[in-house]
Amino acid sequence: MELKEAAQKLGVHYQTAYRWIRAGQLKAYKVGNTYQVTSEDLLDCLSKRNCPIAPPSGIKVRNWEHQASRLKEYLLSGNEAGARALILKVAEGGTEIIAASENLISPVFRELGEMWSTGKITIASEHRATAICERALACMMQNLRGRPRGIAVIGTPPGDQHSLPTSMATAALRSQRWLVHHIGTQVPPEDFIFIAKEVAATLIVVTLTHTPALDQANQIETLAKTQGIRSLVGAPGMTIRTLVELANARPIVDNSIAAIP
Ligand code: B12
Repeated sequence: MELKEAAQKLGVHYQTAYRWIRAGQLKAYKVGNTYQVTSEDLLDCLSKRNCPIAPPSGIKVRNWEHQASRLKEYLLSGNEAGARALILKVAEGGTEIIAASENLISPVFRELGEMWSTGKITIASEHRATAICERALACMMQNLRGRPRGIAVIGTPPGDQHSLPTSMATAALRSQRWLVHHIGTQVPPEDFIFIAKEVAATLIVVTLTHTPALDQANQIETLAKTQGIRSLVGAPGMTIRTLVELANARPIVDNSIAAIP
């Protein structure tokens, strides 16, 4: 591709990309008066830089199972650059985050969960894999221009330490033009509501992976209702696609009842 296109995909000005070539940070070939950059070199540059802003050119995934097994290998060997480049590539830099979550990240983590529960991998390997995926997802979280669909607050209730689903939900909703406040794990119900009111949230998303925390999730839902804020509570087995569909759909019940002062 031409340097102009590469710069666009890197999310930088043409002159910046040119400077990177001069500095040896981006590989390019001079053809006549122009510079050409290959997709591989673009990805290499993206994975070396901390947080790419714009999408690299995507690939059409024919065999998700094959890609999932590659991701598993990268995660188990701690090959962060490989895992990140693969996730960014199949997720088309963030635009296909839903497909990447469902077909790539979730199946791999289900497998890692099995390996962990049967003692085939240690908790250290699991933590490393989770951290690698969270950083890859962070690289895809672009702030899309234009009017947001709404303002969402995403987190887990007290008792649920699983953070990756909150990151996936955040990346997915941001890719759908939601303005998301990602508040992480184990947030007390009152604080969930406090921040939701503070940022004038129109939606609260409670991710639930550890089912004993359901009571706390229900409390958040109840409190949200009293404040007239729509809420969605996840459950193991529910998908990111369902979340996006529910979030983007108009609320079936209008719960915009008078807020308690
Ligand atoms: C990583 C991990 C951990 C890490 C978490 C680290 C971290 N920083 O996140 C740690 C080590 C802390 C951990 C702890 C535990 N874990 Co754990 N963990 C996992 C693992 C391997 C991955 C979790 C994950 O990130 N999943 C992400 C994806 C893969 O899950 P998903 O369901 O597809 O997520 C989707 C939905 O949540 C959806 N979604 C999100 N939000 C919303 C909202 C709405 C409205 C909708 C519709 C959808 C939606 O989008 C997500 C992405 O597609 C899973 C394995 C698994 N099958 O998931 C076990 C797993 C969830 N853990 C399990 C267990 C048992 C535990 C512990 C109880 C172990 C223990 N004895 O201490 C503790 C509980 C801790 C707690 N109180 O929360 C079990 C749960 C079994 C069960 N049926 O409840 C699993 C399934 C492993 C297993 N096979 O046994 N865990």
